[in-house]
Amino acid sequence: MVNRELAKIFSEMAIFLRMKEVPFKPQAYERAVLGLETLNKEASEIYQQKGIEGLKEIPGIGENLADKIKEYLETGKIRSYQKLKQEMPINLEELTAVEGIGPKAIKLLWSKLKIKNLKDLEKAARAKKLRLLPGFGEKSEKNILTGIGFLKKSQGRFLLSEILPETQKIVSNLEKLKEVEEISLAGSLRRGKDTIGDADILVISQDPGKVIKSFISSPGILKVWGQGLKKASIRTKQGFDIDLRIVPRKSYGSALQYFTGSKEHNIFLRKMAMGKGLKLNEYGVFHGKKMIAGTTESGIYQAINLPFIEPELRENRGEIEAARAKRLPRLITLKNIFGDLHCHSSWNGGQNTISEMAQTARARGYRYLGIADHTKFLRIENGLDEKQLLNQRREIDKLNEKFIKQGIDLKILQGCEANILENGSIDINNQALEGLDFVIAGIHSQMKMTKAKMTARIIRAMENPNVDIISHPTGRILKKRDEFQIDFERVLKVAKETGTILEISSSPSRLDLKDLNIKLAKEAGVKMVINTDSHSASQLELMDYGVIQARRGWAEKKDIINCWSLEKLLTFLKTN
Ligand code: DGT
Ligand code: CA
Ligand code: CA
Repeated sequence: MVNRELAKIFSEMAIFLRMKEVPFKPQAYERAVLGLETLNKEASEIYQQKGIEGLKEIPGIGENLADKIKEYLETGKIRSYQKLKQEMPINLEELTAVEGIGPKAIKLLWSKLKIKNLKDLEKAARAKKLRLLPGFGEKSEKNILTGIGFLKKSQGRFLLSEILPETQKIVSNLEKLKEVEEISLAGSLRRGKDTIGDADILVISQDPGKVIKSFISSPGILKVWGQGLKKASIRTKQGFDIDLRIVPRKSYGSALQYFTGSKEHNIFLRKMAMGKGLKLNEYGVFHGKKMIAGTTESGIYQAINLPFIEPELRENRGEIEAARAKRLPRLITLKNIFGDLHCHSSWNGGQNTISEMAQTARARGYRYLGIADHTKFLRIENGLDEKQLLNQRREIDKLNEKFIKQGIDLKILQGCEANILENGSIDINNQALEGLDFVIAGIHSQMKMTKAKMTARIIRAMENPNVDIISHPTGRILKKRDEFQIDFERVLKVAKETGTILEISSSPSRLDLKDLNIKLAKEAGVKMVINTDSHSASQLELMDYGVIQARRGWAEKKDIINCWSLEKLLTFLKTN
C-alpha cells in the first residue's frame, strides 16, 4: 500500500518538475517510481527494520528521496509535493489518463487555459479552444475528444492487476478464520477478465456474522456499502468494491457456479438444464422438488451431463457446445511455461543486468530467457544499434558459457524488439538481425493510420524473413487506447503463411493479444508466445496475467511456443 502511494506521489512530482523544466530531477523521480513499483517489500517495513539506510538500498532511491520517504512515513505527507500541488492544483491522474496528454501538454493547458481536470479539458475541446494552442491543431483536438470518450467508456472498471493482489490479501486473511470452511473468488475476477467491475468472494460458513464482521474490518477498507446476514459489500481505499456472500455447504457448488458467471454462460446453461427437465439456480440443480446437485461445482455440470468447464472459458463463446462434444481445450497453466522471450535489460536503461534477469529466470524454473532490448529508433529507451547488439551478443555468449561450466540449465537467447517503421520496414539492418537468435518487431510510433495502411505495414514486417515475433500486435492500452485499425483476419493469414508468431503481452495494461484474438489465432493455426515485456527482474512475475489471458483464449500447449522445450523452440524459429 505505502509503496503504491509513494509511487503515485513521486510520479506526480516527476510531472510537475517536468512542467517546470527542472533538469535531471524528473528522471530521478521516475527511476524511484519503477523501484517502488517493483519492490516486493513495503517501504514502511524496510524503514522499520533498517532505517534510512535500508531505504537507500531500494533501487532508484538515493539520499534525497530516502529523506522524502522518511518524511512521508513519519508525517503522512511530503512538503515539497504539497507545495507543487498548491502552485499547480491540477488533477494529474485524470489528465494523464487521456491518451496523448503528457507533461508538455498539461503545462500548456494549464498556463494558457487554466485547465485543471478532465471536465475543463472536455469543455475546452468542445469549444474548439485547444486547436488555438501552439503545437495543437484540429486533429489533436479531435484525438483528445476520442481519448476522453474512450476513458469514459471504461470508467468504473479496473485492471485485473489492480484488483487481484489486493483481493487475494483479503481472501487470505479471511481464510485464517476458523469460521471460514471454504473460500473462493467468483465473478469476473475468477474468470480472469482483463478488466473488472467489482470483486466477488464466496464463503462457506456456519457463522456468517463472524465472517462478515471480520470482512468489513479488513485493513484498507474505505467504507461499507451495506451488510446483511449473509452478505456484505465494501469499497477499498483503491476505489474498487468487493461483494462477499456466504452460503451453506450444500449450495456451495451451485452458488460458486452462479456467481462466477458469466451471466451469458449461466443463461445458456440454465436453458440446457431446462431442456433436460431440470431446474438450475444458485441453490442447486433440482429435479422437481428433489435436489440432485449443489455441493460441488463439477457436480452441477455433471448433473447436466457436461464435463467441468474452466472459469476462464465461461463467456458463452462456444464452451458449452465444446463441452457437450467432449472437445474442450486442455488449457495451459503457469507450470507449462518454460521461458520468457521479451525482456529488457540495463542495456536499455532497464533496472537489471542480463545476469540478474537470468538469475530470476532460473529461480522461476525457466529453461530459457530471451533478452529483447529496444533498438535504435526508440532513442528515449536507449535503443541499441547494430554495433551495440554485437557487443551485447558477446556478453550473452559469455554468460551462457559460464552457465554450461556450472551445469546451469538455462540458456539466454539474444533477440531484440525492433521497430516497425511507418512503411513496414525494420530499423535494424538484416545482417544484424541475422546474428540474433530471434527477432521481435513491434509498432511504437504512428499508431493512428488507416486500416489499409496499418494492415499493410504489419504485413510487410511479417514478410521480412528475419522477423519471428510481433509484439503487442494490436497496440491497445486498457482504459486508455483502443486497438489499431487493422484487418486482423488478413494479419492472421499472413502470420500463418510466414510462420510469424504473435505475442500475448502479459503487461497488465496491454494483455494484447486479447482473449478473442487469441482464440481466432488458435483457430487459424497461428502460433503465439506469452511474454512479460519486463523492464526489471521482478516484472518476470507478470507472466501469470498473460497465462490467464491465454486461457481465456482457449490456448493449449501446442499453440504457445514458450510451452515448448528449447530444442523445439529453436527448430521452429529456424525453420519459420
Ligand atoms: P464485473 O463485476 O462487471 O467485472 O462482472 P461480473 O461477471 O463479476 O458481474 P457481477 O459482479 O455483476 O456478478 C457476479 C456474477 O453473478 C456474474 O458473473 C453472474 C452472476 N449474476 C449476476 N447477476 C446475474 C443475473 O441477473 N443473471 C444471472 N444468470 N447471473 C447473474
Ligand atoms: Ca464482479
Ligand atoms: Ca458483484
